[in-house]
Amino acid sequence: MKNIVIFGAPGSGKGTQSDLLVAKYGFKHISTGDVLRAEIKNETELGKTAKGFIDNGQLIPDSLMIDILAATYDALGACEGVIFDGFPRTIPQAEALKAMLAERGTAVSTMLELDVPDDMLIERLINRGKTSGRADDNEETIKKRLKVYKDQTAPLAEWYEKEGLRHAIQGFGSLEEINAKLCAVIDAC
Ligand code: B4P
Repeated sequence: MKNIVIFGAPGSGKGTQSDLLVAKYGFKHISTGDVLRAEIKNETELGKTAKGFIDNGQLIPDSLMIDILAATYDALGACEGVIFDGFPRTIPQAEALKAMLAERGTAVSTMLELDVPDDMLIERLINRGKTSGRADDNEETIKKRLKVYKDQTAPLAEWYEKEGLRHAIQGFGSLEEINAKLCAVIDAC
């Protein structure tokens, strides 16, 4: 069974590429952003807490995210592989994922990093905001999210490098070109 972490800044194409990988390999997909947005839509207690953080461009606290991730993973059942999209986003989350998978007799197979320059990220997210209806896809919040990414999430690249799992890929160009590079790494791992 493969456990694939797809990593990158907001708007780097994690969700877009995850969908293509699910279609090709039949893997299951955990998008922590989608999980949180569903909770917000259903107006659950978790959703109410998450909304304040997301609308403000901040990360949801690790203690909460780690429990959500474990519950979501355990609900998946048997499968060929899982794509973790948007998790981990901090070093404590990466350590928790490693421990959680070890407890279940498995491990992260590879980390796929999508590298995209900031100006492209901002343009993509402003464009997505025109149709997504997402309260966090506006220029002010996008800039906050990029700062949060640089401060709290980007250091994880080095963490995965030390684990020998990091594969950095150019995240701009056609969707097919990017996807082909991701598939080459997955097929080799
Ligand atoms: P997420 O839902 O994970 O979303 P994202 O990072 O904004 O976007 P993604 O990288 O998936 O981009 P997409 O494919 O859509 O997070 C939202 C929020 O949830 C976070 O800010 C945080 O508050 C919270 N959260 C989530 N996980 C958390 C965690 N683990 N811990 C704490 N908080 C957490 O692509 C973006 C746009 O670019 C799309 O419009 C797409 O069409 C376009 N695009 C994609 N690839 C392209 C390409 N090659 N060329 C041109 N355009 C492209």
